[in-house]
Amino acid sequence: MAASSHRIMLGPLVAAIDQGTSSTRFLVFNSKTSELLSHHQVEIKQSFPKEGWVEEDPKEILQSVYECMERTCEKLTQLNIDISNIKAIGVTNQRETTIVWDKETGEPLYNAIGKVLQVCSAVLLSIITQLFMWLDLRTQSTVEHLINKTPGRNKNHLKHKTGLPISTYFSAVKLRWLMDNVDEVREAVVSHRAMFGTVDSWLIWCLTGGKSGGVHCTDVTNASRTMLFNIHTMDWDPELCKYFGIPMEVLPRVRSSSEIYGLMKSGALSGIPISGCLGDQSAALVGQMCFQDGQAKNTYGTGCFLLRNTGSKPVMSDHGLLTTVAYKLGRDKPACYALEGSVAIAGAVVRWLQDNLGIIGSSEELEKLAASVGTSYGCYFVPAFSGLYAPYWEPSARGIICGLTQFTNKSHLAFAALEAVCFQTREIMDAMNQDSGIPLTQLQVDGGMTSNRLLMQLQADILCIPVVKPSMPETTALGAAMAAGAAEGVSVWSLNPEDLSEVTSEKFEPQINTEESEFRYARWKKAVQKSMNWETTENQALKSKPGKPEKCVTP
Ligand SMILES: *[C@@H]1O[C@H](CO)[C@@H](O)[C@H](O)[C@H]1NC(C)=O
Ligand SMILES: *[C@H]1O[C@H](CO)[C@@H](O)[C@H](O)[C@H]1NC(C)=O
Repeated sequence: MAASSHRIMLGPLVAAIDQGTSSTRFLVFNSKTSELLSHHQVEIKQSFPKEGWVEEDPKEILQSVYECMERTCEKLTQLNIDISNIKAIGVTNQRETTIVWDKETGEPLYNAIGKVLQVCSAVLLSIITQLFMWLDLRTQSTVEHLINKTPGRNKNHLKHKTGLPISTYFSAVKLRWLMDNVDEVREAVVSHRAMFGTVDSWLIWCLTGGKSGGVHCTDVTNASRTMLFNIHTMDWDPELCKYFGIPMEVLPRVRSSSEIYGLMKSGALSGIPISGCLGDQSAALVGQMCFQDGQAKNTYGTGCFLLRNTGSKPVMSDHGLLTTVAYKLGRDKPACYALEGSVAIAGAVVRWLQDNLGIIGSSEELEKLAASVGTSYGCYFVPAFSGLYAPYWEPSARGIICGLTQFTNKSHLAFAALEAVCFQTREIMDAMNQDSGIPLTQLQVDGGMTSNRLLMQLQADILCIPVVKPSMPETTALGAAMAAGAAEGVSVWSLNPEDLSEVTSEKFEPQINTEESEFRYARWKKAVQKSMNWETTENQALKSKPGKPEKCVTP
């Protein structure tokens, strides 16, 4: 039949489950070409039971995974592609969502406590933490309690082991909160029935059989974001578990990012190994093929996540960056570490211009407006809506637009907004260059905003290095699929640099000279200085903010 010759050309296929904040997706790749063959996406409901809280239903997440799998298999069949070519499944997810379930009933004990998308005064993503934009405020008092317990009330007390400051962002704090506040969770822990995990652990446990023999595991990249994991010994740390009062038996077994964890127990893909698991940012690093010390990628979404591979050594930052496990691609393979920095406001600034000021109708319009002038005309926009993050960590800062003249119009403002994204990325890159001692030579990029070509060109101009955008945008899912396909016992995807298929990409070279770039960057830094020390104390700021944002900041 005609279809069979098509099948031979395809080679083995590898799938990825990409479980994000607002949707679940299932994607199938050709392992020989990295080509995306088919996918399906299902939206996930988030509930906001109180201001500052966000919850998702773990069973809805699981159901959405099965639905995406079934639908994708149907689409493949319609394309005349035999689904028995699918040899492995990888998982990638938002990294810090926390789930606790009962291993006897298989029932979640509480909705997944997730990252908060604070939607304030219609649109503005309000970021109400000293540290990060995604967070669930209910754990704030738990954090304060924990920090008070450390010598010198130092939030970096555990950093030498975890690479992280104590923050509501990380799941140990959320688990502690659940044990303190949810009777079902406390009782299940006491009676040794509780299992804890991030979304990956929950999905892998369910998909490999759940209460009848499901595998309870996580990978090192996920584990490294719990604050219970020692990034040097690469295992759960008894002292850290004791510090948070978390019994080690509830924790999943820590595995590498690429090995067979278990087999699919039911559904269209029953019997297929689940053999890859990576937190989303790590998966993007792998999908961008940043396997060498010094390579880095930036993902442009609501905020930006910049990760830089630091090879086999964990580099502790003196500039407010996080040290994290990048990946460990096989049981016997060495761990690779990364420095991570995030830009709090990126796509969010476009939404702000659109929804709060109403001066643009869409992000495409923003690009057009900005391109029509090609300059901000000396206008600088520091979107420090809820303080400055890495490398400043200045909660008292607030957003400013400065350098206005009589000639400034909305086109210049649009340009300044795009430039702000680029300048913030430059600051993270500079911090990484200083911490690692080696300047970055090019930046890989992905994420929604990278379709803005003007932004990409500006980014190259402001970093003074080339910016490289792969033409296949699904780098996170690709990374998870690569890890799954490379696992021992699957071995359909070679990660040797010489075997990796050439990915087509677009390269943006700097088009302005270094002097001009440095001049603009220096002006930006001056603008940043002017944004500082606006709110005198954060608490006061939270209480006295005028207008609508007030109700958004009540924990
Ligand atoms: C803003 O001013 C520039 C000239 O400085 C002009 O070219 C541009 O069209 C103006 N934009 C708008 C939206 O008026
Ligand atoms: C671990 O990885 C999974 C997906 O691969 C992700 O969903 C989960 O959030 C990660 N956990 C942590 C703590 O990063």
